[in-house]
Amino acid sequence: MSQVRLETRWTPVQEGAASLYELTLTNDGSAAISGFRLCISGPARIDPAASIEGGTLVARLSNHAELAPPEGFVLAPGESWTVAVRGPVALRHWNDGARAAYLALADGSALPVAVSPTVAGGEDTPPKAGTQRYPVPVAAPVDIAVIPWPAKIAVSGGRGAPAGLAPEGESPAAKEAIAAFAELTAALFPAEGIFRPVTEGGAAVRLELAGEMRPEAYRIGFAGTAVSIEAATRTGFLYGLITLGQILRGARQNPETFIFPTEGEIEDAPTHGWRGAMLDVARQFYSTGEVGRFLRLMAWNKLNRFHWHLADDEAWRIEIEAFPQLTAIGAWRGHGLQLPSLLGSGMERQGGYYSKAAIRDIVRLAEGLGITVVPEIDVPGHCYAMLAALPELRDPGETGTYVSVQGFPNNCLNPAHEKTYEAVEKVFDEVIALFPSRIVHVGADEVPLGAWSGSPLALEKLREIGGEELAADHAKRLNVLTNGHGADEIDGSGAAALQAIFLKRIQAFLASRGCVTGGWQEAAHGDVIDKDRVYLVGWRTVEVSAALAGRGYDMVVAPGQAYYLDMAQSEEWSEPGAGWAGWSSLEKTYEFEATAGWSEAQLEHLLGVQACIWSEPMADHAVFDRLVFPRLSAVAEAGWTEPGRKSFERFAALCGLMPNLYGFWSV
Ligand code: TNX
Repeated sequence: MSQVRLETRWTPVQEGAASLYELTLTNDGSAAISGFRLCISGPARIDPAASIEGGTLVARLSNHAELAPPEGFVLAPGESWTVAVRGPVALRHWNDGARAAYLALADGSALPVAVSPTVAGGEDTPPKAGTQRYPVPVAAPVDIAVIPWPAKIAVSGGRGAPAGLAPEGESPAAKEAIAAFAELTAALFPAEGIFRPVTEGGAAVRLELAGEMRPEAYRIGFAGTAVSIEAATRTGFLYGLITLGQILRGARQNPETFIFPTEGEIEDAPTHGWRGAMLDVARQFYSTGEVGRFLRLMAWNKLNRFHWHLADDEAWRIEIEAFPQLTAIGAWRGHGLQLPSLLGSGMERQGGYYSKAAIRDIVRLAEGLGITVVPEIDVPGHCYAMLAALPELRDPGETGTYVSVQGFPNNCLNPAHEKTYEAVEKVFDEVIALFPSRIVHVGADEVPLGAWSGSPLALEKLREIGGEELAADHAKRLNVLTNGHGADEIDGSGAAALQAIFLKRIQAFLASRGCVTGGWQEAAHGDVIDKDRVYLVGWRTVEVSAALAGRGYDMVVAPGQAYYLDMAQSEEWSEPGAGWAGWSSLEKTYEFEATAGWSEAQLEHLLGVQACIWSEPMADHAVFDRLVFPRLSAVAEAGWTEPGRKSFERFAALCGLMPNLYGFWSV
């Protein structure tokens, strides 16, 4: 039990007055405390330029901040100390403030501090968390429950739901799909007995190989008590079974609303080949078990690409035998460690990484569920953790500082340093060996404008490729703070030119290993990468994605305003989530049309859509469940169902049947 507690209060900008973020520490114990620093972490960052009353900001890394009371201050039992930050921090939602805190003492030890959610002035709605419930209405617009909605449905009749499903088939594809479905339903719905033999009342379902059918397509036929599925692949069979499983659950749980058909057909195939979900396991760690459940939820939504964001400034999560330091140092945060507490991780050592054996298990599980795993190692930006573990990758002559949009100093691998390539190639060789997809996403997002401006090696390289003027201009960016209010526009800058030579070389390396390179949209800077061996994820606006497609890049569309599931669902304080890209209700995410207005030529380069789960706000599982579900299903339906067949009214009536990750539901 902590003897000390922290309460935080937020007062937004008001006529003439700057915003105010007050932190009040109370000593509930019986001993006085002195010589301490209050260490906090949570999504919001305290700007070094803020004016602080009642204390000073003595250290900061991104959202980790250490605040000290005045010299000689003693926090007596029963007393409180308040430190107030005036100015540019922006808190928009209850989970933005400090989510963890501790006191660092003069002897190097630390004391735990209990933290409650930040309170906003004048706000009395309790903080929301847990997946919002969408109750199934008695009168739904449709009489079977399936998400994503199939391409063609002509069914009727309706018996009460059978007790379960007993699929049978002789082809290897059918047998594998049946095994995967048995495992999937047992894991997602352990007590429901969806998969059950005929002897236990299961309805027989015949799986027959079809000659001509697209890889993920299936056809279900209902005739009395006989049910059949036709497909050409294991995944087609699995998707047919998932559709049947959903229909069964709907009819069983809401018999007044949904039927289990006795006549007719469902014929189904996806609109887009790429129906992705990205999970950021760097900002928060998710165990193999959690990732496994996430993959099963993806399959239940017929999502088929798992973009696994394995490394970022805040952590490195994948075992690399050539560099054990990467995980020994980069996978853990806590008091006294090289990486401090961040994003609500507290004083205790916290984190983790995936061993190679764990990764092979995940890849195998995904494959059985029809999911391709795309690993991302984010370079050359977002590399603070990697550089903490491998400081020898820095230019030894580098001076000065540049800062990333998330507040990490000097966080980029140096494109002008040969050691960078030696290390990155070793890392990628080990990554490639683990992932059969042969698609490696290399990040390439958010390199700050001032990156490498104090590196003699980088400036020399710039002189070589762009001349004296470009190098001289770039050198002027040293110690100039950018990134105050969003990621930098770097097109045409020295940083973009350096990133371009890096990416060109990395892509050539990956191509030599038979791999396609993935990148965020910024990888297009300078147009140097080979468009035939790359795909980009467009995350800013759809217009930019369309324009890149028009320039010949294969695009996956994941716009922040609608498909970033870390964004809050409304602008209310009581709703958790981030807010830099705005907010998106379930309806807005559902109705969003990523490809509205694309030309035929642009559509030829559209691979599909993707939800992105950035983890800055996910310090708490109930927040994860609120942010991700059921919006994940809304993106899944956009990936599968033709725009003309979408209906929010129908989706809202069905989505309450979809499972979430941790089992937190809002009251
Ligand atoms: C932008 S999108 C980022 C991430 C953050 C995310 C938070 C992109 C390629 N970079 O580093 O986690 O915003 O919403």
